[in-house]
Amino acid sequence: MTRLTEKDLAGLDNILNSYDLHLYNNFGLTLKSASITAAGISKEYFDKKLQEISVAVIPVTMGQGIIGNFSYTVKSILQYVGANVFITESYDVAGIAEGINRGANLLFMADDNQFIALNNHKGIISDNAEATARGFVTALNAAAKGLENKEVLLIGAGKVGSFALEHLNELDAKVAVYDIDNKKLEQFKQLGLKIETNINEALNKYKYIFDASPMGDFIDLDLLHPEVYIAAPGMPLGLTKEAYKTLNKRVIHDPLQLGVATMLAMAL
Ligand code: PYL
Repeated sequence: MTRLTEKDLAGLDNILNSYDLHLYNNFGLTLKSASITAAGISKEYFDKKLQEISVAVIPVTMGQGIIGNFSYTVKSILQYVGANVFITESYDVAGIAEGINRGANLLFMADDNQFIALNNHKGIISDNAEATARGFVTALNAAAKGLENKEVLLIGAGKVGSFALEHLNELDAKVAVYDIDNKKLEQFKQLGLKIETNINEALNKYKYIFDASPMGDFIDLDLLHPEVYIAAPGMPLGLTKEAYKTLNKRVIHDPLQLGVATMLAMAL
């Protein structure tokens, strides 16, 4: 999983409206409706719970430390979908204590390895990799008007890609997997999964692509299916700048929005 940078997140709070409009106009979902669908809950339950709870975002200093804009961006996304949110003054364990003492029911916190939302009333957590996978698969499913029996190319079988494979299988999509690691590909083949071994040859065969790879700038426009839709949680974006500009309406890509909103819905 690529570590986000302060630059990746700069100004993201100001573009949430235009991001949401892009998602709705081109994929038929809002950030809120995508997260509700991805979590498998009802809008009524989501709205009711958000009235009842408060959410703390806790900056975590361990490991490589705090990422500028990270806590603030998480808070902005959560507020955007209707949550009551505060960022704790304190960090780490003191931040957890502060969050609980200030009555938070959900605690969002991320170290270098995992980003979770902890529901301290229900004793459950939601995980950003799983939530991101479900949020982006939900968007692709909406664009395809259902992925059942439709071929999907999954690029990258890391944490997000593996969760996406689970969700795509739940939707009965016909998934082919590509990963740069041949050993991983061999394992998938042993499991009876369809694999692709040459990404440049594979790309134009698929109308639906889920790009969970941490590689950037490797997918050229002329390699792609003319009617392709791409759900791209991978950071940095796999598409070249030119391909992204041309395909813009058929690409959903963001560093945190879908994953954070779906974490909230999954942790309620
Ligand atoms: C959760 C993101 C999604 C992609 N990569 C993941 C990442 O960058 N993880 C590190 C997050 C560190 C946050 C830091 C803070 O500001 O609290 N500990």
